[in-house]
Amino acid sequence: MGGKALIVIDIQNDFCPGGSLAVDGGDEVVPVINRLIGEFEHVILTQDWHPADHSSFASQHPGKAPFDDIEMAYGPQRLWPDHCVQGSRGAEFHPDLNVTPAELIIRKGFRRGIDSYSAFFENDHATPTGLAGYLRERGLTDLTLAGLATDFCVAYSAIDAVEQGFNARVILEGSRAIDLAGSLDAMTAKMRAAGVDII
Ligand code: VGL
Ligand code: ZN
Repeated sequence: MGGKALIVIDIQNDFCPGGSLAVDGGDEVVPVINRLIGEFEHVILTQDWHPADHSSFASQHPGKAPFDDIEMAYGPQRLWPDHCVQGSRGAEFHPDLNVTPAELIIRKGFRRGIDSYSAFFENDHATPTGLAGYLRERGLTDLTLAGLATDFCVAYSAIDAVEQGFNARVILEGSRAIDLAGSLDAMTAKMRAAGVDII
């Protein structure tokens, strides 16, 4: 068996109450994740990190509203309120998150024309973030994931992890969902079908 790593997904102000894309109870996961961070030798954080004119923002598409769906060159894309803009307070990690032990911060969604839910690939499913290479080179094979949001970035990351040959488990107590139109149930089923352990 290889090494274990904790991957903490997007614990940023904009996904917590008061943020522009707040997930219900998003801040409640911070103490849970801090406890997990204390238990792992290898901790990796992801950070949603969009330019102000990012193409996933409804504000960039006249006539469209947040949570509408559009077709991008790489496939369907949900539109969001402006969130996690590079350098903004909303993009910062939650102030109580214990970021000190993290050995790597993966930023994603920084190309204007393409969104990225997964910690491994952008939404074209072809542009890698470099995380798989990092983990392989360091012999980290058993991944525990938690964070925001369960049904978007956590789920896409966990499914890609398994597809990339890693073992992946998701800690629900350390995750909260956006849950648009049943997306939590749908993505939980997809994770299970892909071979992700859900705890
Ligand atoms: C996320 C929507 C847009 C997430 C990021 O972290 O789940 N969701 N950007
Ligand atoms: Zn985003």
